[in-house]
This record gives sequence, structure tokens and C-alpha cells, in this order.
Amino acid sequence: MANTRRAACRALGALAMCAGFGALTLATPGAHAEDKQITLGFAQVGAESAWRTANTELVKSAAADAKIKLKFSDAQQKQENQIKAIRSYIAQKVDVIAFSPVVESGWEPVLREARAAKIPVILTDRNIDVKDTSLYVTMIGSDFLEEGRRGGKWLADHYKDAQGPINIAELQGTVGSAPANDRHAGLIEVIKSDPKFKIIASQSGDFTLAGGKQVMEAFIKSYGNKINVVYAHNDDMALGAIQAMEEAGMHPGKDVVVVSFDATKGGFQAMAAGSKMNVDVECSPLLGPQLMSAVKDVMAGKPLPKRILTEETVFPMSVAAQTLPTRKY
Ligand code: GYE
Repeated sequence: MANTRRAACRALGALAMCAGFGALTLATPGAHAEDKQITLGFAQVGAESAWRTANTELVKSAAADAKIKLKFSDAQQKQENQIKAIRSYIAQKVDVIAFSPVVESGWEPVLREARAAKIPVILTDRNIDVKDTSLYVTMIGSDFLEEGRRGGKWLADHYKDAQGPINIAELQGTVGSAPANDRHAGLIEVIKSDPKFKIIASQSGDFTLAGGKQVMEAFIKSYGNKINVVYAHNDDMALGAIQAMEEAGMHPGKDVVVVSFDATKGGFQAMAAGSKMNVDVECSPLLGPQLMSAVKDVMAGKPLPKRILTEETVFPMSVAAQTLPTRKY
């Protein structure tokens, strides 16, 4: 254990963290990092969406494949629960902690506790907002700002010859979360130079189907058929909004353009079978294997890049039927 921790400590490159290891360069005879089973504490956001379910399944199966002992907790979308889980992993002296932070801010104190316990932390899926980025080793996940830009560019292209106004109703993800902040910011960045685009309503549906449906019902009451576009920060909320529109006699995908994120099977089905969604910007939840290899690298003392990016694309409705059979989540 001490030997593997030393190696991890070297990978972090943070001398302060290594203060407890006086004999940093001395190998323990006969002991090898590979001999010891690694224990990983993983603090998941919750089970709010199809994306999350796929992510959880892959973290679990990738840990089993990598022979890493996984301690798993579900924070039910509450930061306080995640902080509790991380504290309990620190108390249990796991080798590495990984988590997908529900919101961006407020992590310094618990990350300092992990550092004091010399436990390396890996961020996965969502990023955090901290001044001292040495509080974590690496961040593995998508570029949500780029995803937002991709959604915005698709809209700009779709409406390039149209007269305004194009009224957008935005279904935001969890308030304060990285994907909600960045998918919003990416859209704004693209449409701000074209005054025909107007965001007439914007509210959080907390990344759930029920939340998306409820918020959309309220939007329909207030704005009715003034709404030209629904920009939903994930597929679950888009599917909820589609239900709400259909119940109100509207035609999503036809008289209301639906832009969504994740590219789950549910999103693809809405595009392929019903033509109810117009475009789905991909966000891959399949981060498990990358996470396990990062965990092993940290424990082996290998340096890791600060950011490990996921490769993603955009799927318009026209390719949905042919692509659906290949979707893994
Ligand atoms: O888009 C959404 C999930 O953090 C990328 O969280 C993830 C987001 C994903 O609830 O469906």
C-alpha cells in the first residue's frame, strides 16, 4: 500500500502531498504496485437519466474487468451526499477517489481533506470550479461548452434563411452543474450575434424526464405556439417535453424544432421512429475503461494529462434510423 501510494504521490507531482513519504525514492524490496488490489471509491451523481444509468453500468463493469475493488455510492443529485460519500471513502482509506461532481462549486474543503489523507482524486464526467487545480489529478469527460456550440451551430444553420424571430424555450439541466452551465453558454456564444434568435424561456428540469415534462407544460401555458425551438440539455428532458407538447396537440420535430444532448437510444428512437426530435448532440457516458486505466496509471506513478477528452459528434434526424442499431447506450 505505502509503495503504491508513493507512486501515486509522484504522479500527482504535488510535493506538499508527499510530505508524509520521507523515503520517496526508496523502493520497498519485494513489493510491487501490481501486487496489491486497488480500491476505488466512486461517488456518483445519481440515477437521473439514461445517460447516468449507462455511465454507472460501465463504471461497475470496467472496475470488475480491471480487477479494481469498487466502492460505489449514489448521491441522489445532492452535493451534500457526495461530500459525505467522499469523506467516508477518506475514512475507509481507499487508494483513489473518483467522482462526477453534481455542481461546479464548493469542493475545496473536501478535496483538501483528501489531499491531507494523501488520496488522489480523479474527476469524471463533470468538471469543477477550483482555483487550485492540483486538488485533483485529472478530469476525464466531455467538453460541454463545445457541445453547446454544436447545438447552437446546428440551429444557426437550420434557420440560416429564415426570418426571425426564432423563439427558443430552454430546458436547463441541474442548476449549477457543468453541463447545464456550458450547454447554455455554448448556445449563447453562437446565437448572440444573430438577433433573430431569442431565448424566451429558460428553466431547469433537473435532467429528468418528469422535470422536462413539467417545465414544458408551464412553458406551453405561458407561450403556446410562440415556441419555435426546444433546446433541452439532455434527452430525458427532451422526451418529457415531447410528451407535454403532444398532450397539448403540438407536433414536436415538425412545428417545434427539438434540439437535445446525449444521443441515447431514447433520443435516437424519438428521431428515427417518430421524427419528433431534430438533432441530438452526442455526449458519451462510456467513461469506465478510461477511468480505470487512469486509476491504474495514478497508482503506478505514471503522469496523466490534466484533461482527458471524450470524442463526440452530432446526429441529425436524417441519420438516426441507420445509426440507432449501433448505439451502445
Ligand atoms: O447529459 C445528463 C446527465 O453530466 C453529461 O448528466 C452528464 C449529464 C448528461 O444527467 O443526461
